[in-house]
Amino acid sequence: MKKMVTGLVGALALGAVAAASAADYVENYQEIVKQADWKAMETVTIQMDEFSYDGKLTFESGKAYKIELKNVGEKKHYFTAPEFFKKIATRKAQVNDQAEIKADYFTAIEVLPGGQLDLYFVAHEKGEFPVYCTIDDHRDEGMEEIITVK
Ligand SMILES: [Cu+2]
Repeated sequence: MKKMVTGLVGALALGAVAAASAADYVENYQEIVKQADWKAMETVTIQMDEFSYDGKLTFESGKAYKIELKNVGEKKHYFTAPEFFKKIATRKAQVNDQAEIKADYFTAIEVLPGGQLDLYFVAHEKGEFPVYCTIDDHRDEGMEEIITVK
């Protein structure tokens, strides 16, 4: 019986954490995206391969960016950065001239070998946020970096 109660408390605590983090994003992101100077947008290319992220990972708060996320490797790779994605104002994710996705925020983006995805956003909250690849042992092999917003 005691075990069951402990389990229930654990589940409730977990639920509270999930609820808090789900709401913990830049809720007025659409306003920030609208007001940003997109003519001054900076394009940043980040190349992913076995097993690294190669490119600029430092951004300035208030500035508009396009990240060109390119997989130049032979395996699939993820750009998993839930904390970073929550603290930026997301305009859209776009695949060439073929598709675009709008969302409050993303948690992870996978790019297939030879593929490219462009992320349009305004850097917002300052801080340091991890980015890593969740496929197999890629993170242990070195696919982990820190994104800085200053
Ligand atoms: Cu990977």
